[in-house]
Amino acid sequence: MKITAARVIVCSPGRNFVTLKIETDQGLTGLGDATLNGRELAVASYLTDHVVPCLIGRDAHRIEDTWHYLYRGAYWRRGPVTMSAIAAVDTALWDLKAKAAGMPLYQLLGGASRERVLVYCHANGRDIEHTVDEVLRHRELGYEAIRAQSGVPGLDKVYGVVDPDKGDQPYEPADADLPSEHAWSTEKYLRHAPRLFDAVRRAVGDDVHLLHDAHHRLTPIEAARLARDLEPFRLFWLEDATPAENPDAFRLLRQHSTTPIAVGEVFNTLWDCKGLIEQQLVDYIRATVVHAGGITHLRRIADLAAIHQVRTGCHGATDLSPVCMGAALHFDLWVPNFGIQEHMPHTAETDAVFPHAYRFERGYMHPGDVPGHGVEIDEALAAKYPYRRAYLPVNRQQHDGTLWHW
Ligand code: GCO
Ligand code: MG
Repeated sequence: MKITAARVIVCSPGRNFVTLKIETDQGLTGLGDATLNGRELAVASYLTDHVVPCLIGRDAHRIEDTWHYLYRGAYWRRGPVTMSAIAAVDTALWDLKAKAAGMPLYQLLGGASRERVLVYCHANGRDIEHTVDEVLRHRELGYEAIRAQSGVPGLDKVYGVVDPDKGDQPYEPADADLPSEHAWSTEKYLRHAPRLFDAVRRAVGDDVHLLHDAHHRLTPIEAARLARDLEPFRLFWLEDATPAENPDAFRLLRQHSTTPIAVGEVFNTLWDCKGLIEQQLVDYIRATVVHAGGITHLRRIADLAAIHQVRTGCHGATDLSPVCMGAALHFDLWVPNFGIQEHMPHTAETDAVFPHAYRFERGYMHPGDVPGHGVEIDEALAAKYPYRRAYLPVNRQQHDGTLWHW
């Protein structure tokens, strides 16, 4: 099966998505997600200008060889742009191989290890009361695992917290012309977070998994304090408590708390994960298909994690396209050391552009059983939503304007 053409499709049905479509001489096509939120066109150019010319004429079945050709062959390895581009090719090739075999992708990985995929949703509110209502509303929808985030008294806006009364979109709208700036105070947040989880746990009872994302904003000792303060509420995980570049920061956190720790949505390779996994400093690894080199590389990360009793928890926010979601669900159904999958529903516009076989049912998802990863693109519809420049926000310290992690 020879590759005859490959194209990058950029569209913005509410937010930007970059999709690679590979065509073959067998008439089969494969799709890969290449979306890197806020830096979309860098990956589109990497693919169109540098990768696509090397794909034409290659054997689409040689997934492993193509991966190494693009990783080692480029000399400049790793990094989010490179690894998202490699991921798109890899995902499209797995899609093609599974279509050629007439099987859903999870069958090629080794078959299903479970009947369905546990997912967690986002419940967030402007204050504690609103967040509790949102947690209870998601519980009604059947979710057994719920991430709770809330506005913080004294802070005007907190990333990831949506206020429908202000017309907020889930996360940043795709028409933000320049990055919006938020004011941040760690002191205010650290006082508030335990109060939030006290209220949520009381309202929802013991039988729901609760999760929280600190979004890299704390120093190691602040992260340790938060993890310890949250212990009575028995979290499923505390995510990105402190920036992940330095594994030693996680040692300090570990020494102070038994709250399970998740990290890695910004990781791109095994090398980012290696120290944290081998030293058992984290419990869940959040790397996912699009930003960590595709199915081929994510599988290697998961295998290393398995021998250290670290489980997977793939990133699944709405800036990852349905193509990534579909591929991730096949991975999740197979991977032996599965933990949980993040799930934020896409908008109706996005779902229409990317028809898919995966489905949600009362807190669980399934990738479906059509050959391939089960996600396609309606190119005519996609063309109606042209790219719009969009940025993630930035955070500054409230008291003096110093740029901070967001
Ligand atoms: C999450 C993430 C997202 C990311 C976003 C970046 O846990 O879902 O933290 O909110 O910030 O996907 O593009
Ligand atoms: Mg996160």
